[in-house]
Amino acid sequence: MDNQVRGMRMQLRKTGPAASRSWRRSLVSAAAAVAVGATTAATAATGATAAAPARATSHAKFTIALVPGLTTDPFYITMQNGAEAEAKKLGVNLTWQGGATFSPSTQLPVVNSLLAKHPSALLIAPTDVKALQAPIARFRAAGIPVISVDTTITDTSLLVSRITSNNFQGGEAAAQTIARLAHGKGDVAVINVNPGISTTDARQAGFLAAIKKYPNMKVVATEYDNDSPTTAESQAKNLILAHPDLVGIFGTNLYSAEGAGQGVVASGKKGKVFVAGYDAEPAEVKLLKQGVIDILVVQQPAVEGRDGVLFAYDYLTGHKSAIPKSVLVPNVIATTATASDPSVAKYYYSSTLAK
Ligand code: T6T
Repeated sequence: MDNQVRGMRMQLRKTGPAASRSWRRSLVSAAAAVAVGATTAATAATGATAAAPARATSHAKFTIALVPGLTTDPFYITMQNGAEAEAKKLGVNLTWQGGATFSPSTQLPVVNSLLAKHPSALLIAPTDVKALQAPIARFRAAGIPVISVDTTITDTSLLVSRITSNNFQGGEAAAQTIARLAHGKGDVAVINVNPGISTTDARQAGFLAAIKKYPNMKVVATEYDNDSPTTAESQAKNLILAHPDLVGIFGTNLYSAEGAGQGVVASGKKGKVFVAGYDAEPAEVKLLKQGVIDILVVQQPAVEGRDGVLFAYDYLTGHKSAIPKSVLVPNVIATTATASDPSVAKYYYSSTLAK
């Protein structure tokens, strides 16, 4: 069984993170099988290697801590559900603790108090590329492996791995959709969260790069809503008033997109000012189906959570070489036309924690 797992891990290195879900599942079950039957197999056939003692005992002793960007966001709730399902399969403990807002000021105290509890591994969505580096370095100094999920930090050498979506490509897709709907001309604007967030910065960069390819289109403004849908809504209304040639708004995350959509409705501009957004919580999906939002770039947070737990488990059980340094999970594009298609709808986020 050890050889089977190793063979699969070799395949992971060859095929990369885009390995199919079913293949992933077989890796997980094979790994779990090793965990169950390892005591005798490891010592009898191969002789105990350095990694064998960890695999030979119950992994319930491992506690993996997941710190989301914030706890109330369906994106992170869905991530936690994916992580929890994987933790159950592997027989490890998973804790979930985070701030109530997407901000270093609420995330830092959580991270600092977690260090004192000394979890076996930390999965974290850092709310700022710089502010979380020092605390993450302290985990590393304490021998605790850290994996970033969703967002990351500038100094990636502090991380065992980083798992995120293809954010730049998502921004490009948003721009291309608005450009197509607006026949390649007009003004566009971005409503972003805050500068210094790896994911949304990359989405904005992808959007700006793609719009540059349309000579008759111009980015007239970039607003920051501090992750507030109400702020994003007023910003959208103001943008519409200030720019009569506005044909599109890109909301770079869940709350920015939701607010942009509401602002377009309140201004009576549905179908005139196109909205491209990110993520897929219920209110956004409703706006997508109504044709207020034209495209949602949907992520796979459950896959990010699942892989985070799996990589932490690999690290803790002595399979460090099987862990990819960086994973880009593909996006799923949902449009008003495809919004109710089950093959798309299965990626929509959950607002409730599964238990
Ligand atoms: O878009 C996600 C996440 O990817 C981003 O890093 C922060 O915002 C969200 O959580 C959505 O609110």
